[in-house]
Amino acid sequence: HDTVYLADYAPFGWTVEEVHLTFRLSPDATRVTSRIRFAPNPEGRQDRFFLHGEQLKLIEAKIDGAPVSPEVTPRGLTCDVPDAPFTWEAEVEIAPAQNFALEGLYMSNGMYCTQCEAEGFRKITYYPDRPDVMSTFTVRIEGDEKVKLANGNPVDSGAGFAEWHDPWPKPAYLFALVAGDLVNHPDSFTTRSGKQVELNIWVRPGDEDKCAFGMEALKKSMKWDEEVYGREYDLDIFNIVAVDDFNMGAMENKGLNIFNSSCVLASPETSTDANFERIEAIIAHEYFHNWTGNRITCRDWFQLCLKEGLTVFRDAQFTADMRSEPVKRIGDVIDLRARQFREDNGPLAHPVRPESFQEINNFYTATVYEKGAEVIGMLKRLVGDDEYYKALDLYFARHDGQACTIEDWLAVFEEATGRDLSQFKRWYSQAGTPRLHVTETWEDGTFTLHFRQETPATPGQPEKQPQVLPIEVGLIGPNGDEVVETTLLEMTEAEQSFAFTGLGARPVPSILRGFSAPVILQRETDNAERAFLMAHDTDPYNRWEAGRGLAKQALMRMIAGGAAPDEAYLGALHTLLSDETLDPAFRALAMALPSEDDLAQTLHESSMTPDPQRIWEKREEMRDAMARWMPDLLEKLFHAHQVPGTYQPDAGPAASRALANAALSLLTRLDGGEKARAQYASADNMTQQLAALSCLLSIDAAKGELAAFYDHWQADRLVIDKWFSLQVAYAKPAETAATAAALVEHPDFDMKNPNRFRAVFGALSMSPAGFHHASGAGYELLADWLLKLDPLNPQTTARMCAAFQTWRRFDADRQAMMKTQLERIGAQQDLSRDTSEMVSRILG
Ligand code: DPP
Ligand code: ZN
Repeated sequence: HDTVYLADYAPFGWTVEEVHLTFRLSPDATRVTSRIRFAPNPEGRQDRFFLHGEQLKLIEAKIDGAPVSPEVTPRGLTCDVPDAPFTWEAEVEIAPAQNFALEGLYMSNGMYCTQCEAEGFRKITYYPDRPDVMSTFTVRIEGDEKVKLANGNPVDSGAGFAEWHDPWPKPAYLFALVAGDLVNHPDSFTTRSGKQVELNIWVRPGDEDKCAFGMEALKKSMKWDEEVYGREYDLDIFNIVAVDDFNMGAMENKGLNIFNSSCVLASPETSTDANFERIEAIIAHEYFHNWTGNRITCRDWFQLCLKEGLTVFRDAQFTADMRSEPVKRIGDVIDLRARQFREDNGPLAHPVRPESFQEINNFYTATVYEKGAEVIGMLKRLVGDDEYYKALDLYFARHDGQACTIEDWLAVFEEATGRDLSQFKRWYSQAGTPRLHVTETWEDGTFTLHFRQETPATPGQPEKQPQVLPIEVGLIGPNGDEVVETTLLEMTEAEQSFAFTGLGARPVPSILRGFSAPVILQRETDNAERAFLMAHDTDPYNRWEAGRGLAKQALMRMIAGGAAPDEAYLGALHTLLSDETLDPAFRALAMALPSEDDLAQTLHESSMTPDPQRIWEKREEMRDAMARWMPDLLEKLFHAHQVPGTYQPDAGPAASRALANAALSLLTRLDGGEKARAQYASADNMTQQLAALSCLLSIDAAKGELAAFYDHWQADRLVIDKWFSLQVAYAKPAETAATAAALVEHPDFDMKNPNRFRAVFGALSMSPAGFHHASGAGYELLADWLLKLDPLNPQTTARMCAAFQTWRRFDADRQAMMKTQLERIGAQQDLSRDTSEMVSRILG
């Protein structure tokens, strides 16, 4: 397979002035005719006129009305064209009902829908399918479906047809079409300049009652983007469609966002608090793309972080504003460490702006998205809020309507702030997580922090240069009072010291407040200091981090040294959980132990070989100890945080439920599931029901409830996904693979539906002790199914190969077993480009 390089970028040799498309819909033989106005591009002369096109049956092609015979290959076509503006016309046939890759035009539960990012439009018609080619689109849809939607504004409709026009030039990846017998949840929004916008969420009949929450989230997002970024919506209508079969979470197509139904449909009976929060965030994310992604797009796919890093950062700001800022930050850091650090410290490590790829779908990663967002956050900390928004205003003013690069983005910041960002730019080019080592000295009232940074080698990047690290620090005096408020230290050298003078006593430092840079902090500390920070730090993030440090230390001693659960940790946790002034959501987070994967990463980092089974057992032992240490407090928390009245998904009641349910999961270890069973029986919402079911599963006492749950919910795909996933997630490690293997025999298992496939196999690969069980059964089962899925859906297959990315961390037996499975996948005949690239990168 060919590799594409950033360094090889060249503009397309033609510009596209306008695009007209007509779709005559039919499941097995949809006809797409295109009429496209091309003109030679003075900035990009090329000899050969090449249009992308894959899996298309070309019926006819014309230039300026005269038939032509292009040279067609599996990747596209070339054709002789005039050295002047011309009109290209083509008719192709495609088969949406046979499209299981879910890229291009496909069918999901009887409806037509599209997914074009990154390179799906080439499966719809011949086109220069690259983000720097932008044009207006006019689309006519012919078919009997009740509802026919495309981008932009509706211009005409009648019996059997609908026409749409999108006045904003856009790249083909933002094209969308939907047709089906859908129903809508309508609303409207008036922009701050008084423009009336029609809003709709379109769903299959029966799902109408699950749209209200998403609609409110959309209106909040529209308002927030006006207030915080000064961005208004720019069409007469904004449509969202829920689709059951979707490879990703959602897609920001201009004026016609398409969502995985799991990321938009919500009701108290079927969605958990976590689902509600995620839906609100994804609706915001896709809406925010209208400016950061659509109005200003990417020049090429290497610049993906330009829109994704920024948009993730924006949606995180939104969630922080709508809910709790510290809780959002802590959740994001947990996620970053779990997914991005794992990627950044293994064979799949790549820069936020990669320099080459074979299949761009493989680069929709935690690094591009989440580390990309961290980079924006660091930039904002470094320049300050005012300068940040000044730079953003300049970005929108200067680049509206353009396809841009990271260089354009940084140039705007340099100009708006007068800063030189050439060293900062390394965050975009250097892969790997920097290690930040800290030591301290104290002399004559001066406290000095000595920092040293180093980034380990990553594939293709043996040597690393120092990066710009914004390090937020506060100092706390021995009596617990803050003596130096949060101060931003800007580290640029490999080694650098910062002194604080005029102090009366040696302070305790609170370093990397708010997790101000995505680094691994390495500092000698002890539990007394951690407990001190847990009690006194004014920075909620570091307060949580101190507790996590205590828990981690205690678990590491149990795993590596056979120690008993640390009573100092249990005592400190008891104190924190008893503090009724603290947000219940914060306390629920504090009660969660570091994940199995987090512990495995840490052991590996300390040159020890993680034993997934032992890690699982020690975490279980610790949770037993927690339950036995504080039964009265847990009872109290459980009862005090029950939320009376009608279910509301807001942050306040959700936080109480999170704390009560965290207490319940420990109490279940003491009461044989009595309280959980009662909660299951009386629950009137999915959060309470699922929490109770999880508790019962964890003690292997959920047989009756599991059956009842299935009977009750079998008609609801999204709830049944939860039913599949929980059984795998809560199986004992020796039974995880067998549980998954049994579930795929269930009549409701459907490998063509990515949500269902992920419900089983995502849960398998995210259960470390089960997936890495010494039998190797987990590895083999996953490989079997990835091989089955690849011919149908390469994108989801490739993404799930990442389960094997940590293979070199483990003992020789496990390594050998994983390598065997990876090689078995790699050897498959006709393996997709997606999966083949992933397997070869993981094998290294
Ligand atoms: N661009 C989508 C998103 O991240 C993913 N295809 O919103
Ligand atoms: Zn996005």
